[in-house]
Amino acid sequence: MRMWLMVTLQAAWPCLFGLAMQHYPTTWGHYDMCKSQVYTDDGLTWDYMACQPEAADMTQYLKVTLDPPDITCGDPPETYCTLENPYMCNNECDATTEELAHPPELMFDFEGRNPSTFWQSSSWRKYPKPLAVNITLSWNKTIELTDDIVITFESGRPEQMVLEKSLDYGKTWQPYQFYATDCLDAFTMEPKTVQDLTQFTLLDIICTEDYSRGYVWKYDKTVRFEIKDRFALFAGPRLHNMASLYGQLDTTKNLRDFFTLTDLRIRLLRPATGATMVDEGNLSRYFYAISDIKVHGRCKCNLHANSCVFDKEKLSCECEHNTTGPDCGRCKRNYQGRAWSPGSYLPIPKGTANICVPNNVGPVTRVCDDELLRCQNGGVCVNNIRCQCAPGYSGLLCEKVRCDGEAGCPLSDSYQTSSPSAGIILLLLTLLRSTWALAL
Ligand SMILES: *[C@@H]1O[C@H](CO)[C@@H](O)[C@H](O)[C@H]1NC(C)=O
Ligand SMILES: *[C@@H]1O[C@H](CO)[C@@H](O)[C@H](O)[C@H]1NC(C)=O
Ligand SMILES: *[C@@H]1O[C@H](CO)[C@@H](O)[C@H](O)[C@H]1NC(C)=O
Ligand SMILES: *[C@@H]1O[C@H](CO)[C@@H](O)[C@H](O)[C@H]1NC(C)=O
Ligand SMILES: [Ca+2]
Repeated sequence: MRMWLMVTLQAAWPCLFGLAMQHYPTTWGHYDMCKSQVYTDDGLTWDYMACQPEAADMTQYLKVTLDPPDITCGDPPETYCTLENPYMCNNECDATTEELAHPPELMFDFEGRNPSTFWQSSSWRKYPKPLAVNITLSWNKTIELTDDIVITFESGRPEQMVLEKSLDYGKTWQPYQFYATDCLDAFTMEPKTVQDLTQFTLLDIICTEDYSRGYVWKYDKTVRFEIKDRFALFAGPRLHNMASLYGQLDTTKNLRDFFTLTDLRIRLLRPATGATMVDEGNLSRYFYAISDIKVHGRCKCNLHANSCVFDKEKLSCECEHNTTGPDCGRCKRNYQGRAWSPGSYLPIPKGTANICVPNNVGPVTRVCDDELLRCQNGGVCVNNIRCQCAPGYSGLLCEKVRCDGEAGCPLSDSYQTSSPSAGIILLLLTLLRSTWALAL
């Protein structure tokens, strides 16, 4: 008798748990699913988890604005000389001729072409008045950066530049990073590099000289804002410990906000001159030209959506968990049974969905909690709306032993072949119950 029971138990348990497990995502920790169907004692139900859209090339979805608006070269047509050699003046810009025009779109087209395509400003004709240009990239949607911002210059890299960001659709701006050949002189800031940052100073805004010096290094044309190096302060040098980063992002709002934005602004303040003196006799040598800008990120959906669509020129999250709004930032109508809150990356790997629950649930119809309305017999309270019962139990609070009523037992199918006797099933369930009681 005892032997027989053991065998049946071994057969039944993996079956029960196997069913539940096979519906969990196989890619743990990617937060790519918002919900999955699971079998519980109450039949097929949904299990909700934190989810986010995949990271993507965000330059496909932005609007670019230049200030001053007429700063692009070619109207009227101009001839440019190279910085390296003032006698080489064969770069022509003419806005009315497609082959000779350099409009802003060419900063975002597919690169890898030879020669590269680029936007170009008009030259520094009004020297010594500064040649200042703002390039503003707007998404009209909150996004989260996932990789370095990389700006590739066709001309020499600027001697002074600021990268700024906005979190409120361009109403207010904060600097992200300052760039200069001489940080003290340009911004009265000590020069630093991203390697000087620690976990405690990660949010500091620094001025770096790493990307401005030396137009002689003509292959070194990029200016970066280093996201990965900052992530690495928490996730380790090869980002192998993303769990640690996600944990930090979850608990530190400032850190999360640091990588979040709606707009970026590149403020070009002084072009490359390649020397200490500006050659006033030939100002056609000085201008800005950018061939490519990379911005990699994902829509911010507060961990309530795993996809984000671009429709009618606008990005928006496809909200789940009964949330709504462009960032899934509030509960749907009739689902305001408790305050909205973002999903959470914790616990790793599935996180917590924090779904919105129906109205009129109120305090009265709150089914379970961790204090007074505890789920019994090993049941787990899910979002205060239901108890997920341990095998062998049912009822609102898992207070009922399954199969002891008239309702019949859905488990019985799996026992039927080995045991036609209802008496033995009852015995088995009693044993199951005591095992659970022991386990808890
Ligand atoms: C710049 O110098 C070159 C070579 O002397 C000359 O051809 C060109 O016209 C000059 N440009 C200006 C604006 O003086
Ligand atoms: C560029 O943006 C800054 C603020 O971010 C503003 O002060 C400035 O007037 C703008 N325009 C130019 C041409 O710099
Ligand atoms: C930004 O998106 C909102 C909807 O979320 C829309 O009403 C508004 O017109 C958009 N603004 C721009 C400048 O596209
Ligand atoms: C929203 O609530 C309804 C009713 O409870 C439910 O059927 C639906 O699956 C919920 N949607 C999500 C995405 O959770
Ligand atoms: Ca290009």
